[in-house]
Amino acid sequence: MNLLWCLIYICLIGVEAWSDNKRRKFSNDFKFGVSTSAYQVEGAWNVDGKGESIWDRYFHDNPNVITDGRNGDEACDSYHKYKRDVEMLRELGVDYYRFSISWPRVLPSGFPNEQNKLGFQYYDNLIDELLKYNIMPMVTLYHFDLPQKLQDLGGWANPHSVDWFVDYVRVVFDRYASKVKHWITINQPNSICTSAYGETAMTPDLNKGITEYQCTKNILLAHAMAYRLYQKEYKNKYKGSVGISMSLNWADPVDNSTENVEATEVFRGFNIDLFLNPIWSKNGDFPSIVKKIVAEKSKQQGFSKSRLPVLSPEEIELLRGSADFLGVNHYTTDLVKASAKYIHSPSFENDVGVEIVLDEKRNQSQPSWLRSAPYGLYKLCIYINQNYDYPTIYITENGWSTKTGLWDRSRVENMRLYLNALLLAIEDGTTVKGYTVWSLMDNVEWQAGTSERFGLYEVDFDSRYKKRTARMSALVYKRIIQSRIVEKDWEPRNLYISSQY
Ligand code: GBH
Repeated sequence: MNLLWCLIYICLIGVEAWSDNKRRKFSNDFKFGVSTSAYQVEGAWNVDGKGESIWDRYFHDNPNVITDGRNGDEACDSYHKYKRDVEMLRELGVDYYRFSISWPRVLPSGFPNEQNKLGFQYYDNLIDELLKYNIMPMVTLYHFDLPQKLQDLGGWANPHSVDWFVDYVRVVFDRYASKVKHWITINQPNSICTSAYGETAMTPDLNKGITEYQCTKNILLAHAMAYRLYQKEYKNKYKGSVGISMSLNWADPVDNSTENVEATEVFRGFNIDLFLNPIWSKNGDFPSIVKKIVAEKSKQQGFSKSRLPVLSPEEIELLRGSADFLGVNHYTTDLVKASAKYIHSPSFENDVGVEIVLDEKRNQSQPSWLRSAPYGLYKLCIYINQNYDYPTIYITENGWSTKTGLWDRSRVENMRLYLNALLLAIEDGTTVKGYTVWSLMDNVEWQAGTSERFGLYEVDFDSRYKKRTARMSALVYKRIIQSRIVEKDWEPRNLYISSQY
């Protein structure tokens, strides 16, 4: 009898070991990183010759739009605290740091005739500090903070913005191509055009309804020209890669009614394919569903031609294949309902014609738009693979917001669930090279100020030194990076309180 129990016991150990081996793991060459953006962390908004950005102007003129009144004038003061930032990256053990360069900090007028030495010095220092510790810099060239002087000329609605961007990018490539091997041209052009030039959730809040597709065309061309510039003049020598990050949440119909299923297809057309199709599809160009809808509506609205500009055959070619990787910024899954409740006409929203319904059953973070729905990341990956033939992907943003507090269990849980969904997507054929948490630390969350905290590190914005302290999620992420597996319930016993400056 004893022998039998013994045998059963041995078998159980065997099964456990076997299932352990089956445990999903991130491969050794998979990279982990964290992300921030210039306006949200640097502060020093008018220090050392930095020019004014559209967010400086917007928040100074409209302090009331910020939930808690805290704008980016000081933010995390990373302009002065970059050594501490790199120390945190070392604590986490990340492979790379995704940050952005502030265009008005280095070219205060927006144009390359005036180059701000001290502004460049900051990025020299940051990049050198990263390289010193073997942390790869992944540089976003543009994360929402246009020089105000260029906005005064129409910003991305002006076709000259393509040249302005390329001129700026050339200066940056010249200076950093030898050190930076991972480039992202533009962060979320789809948010920029549809929010800032369409709805009102972002500055500059221009000519609602008329300019969002002009912005779309110009910003995509600006990206493609920057990509081609790198290919032509830097790629052979420096062997880096250049991609673009899109805001890519998943969308499902709120129920199975034909109306809502169709509305969801339209929604995906405008929010995903409008920006992916020109770069990743075989034939290029804007997706036909979007062309059709905008043309029809424009006609009804009295326009002589579609508000969606035409891409010439040369522009289609320029855009097609103009990225080494797709940066996916993914936070949640929207539930879509067909709706005639339009805010105004003409507008992007009116063209799409849907309403987003919140799923009350899902876990909610601070802002109402952010609900945990990890399966959506899996579905998005499969959708991208099927429609765009398995592009190389970096998840360039994924994250969760909380109130202040170091024991951020909801962030840990959300991160684990999304990483598990990513492992499944990889197992099913998605080419994902890296995963990036938004964000390294709490920062200025645009209009939400510091009322929403996305950081693995908490920032005490009232303290003189903008003290950063590791949250529970920082330690869990560190352990995931080390072990390359996602444990179900490991918790640190104590929070390691890192240095106090
Ligand atoms: C990212 O965008 C940004 O790249 C990053 O800078 C930011 O810190 C991060 O999100 C966290 O918010 O307030 O209901 O109008 C993600 C896509 C699009 C999500 C705009 C928030 C506003 C929703 N974002 N959206 S609402």
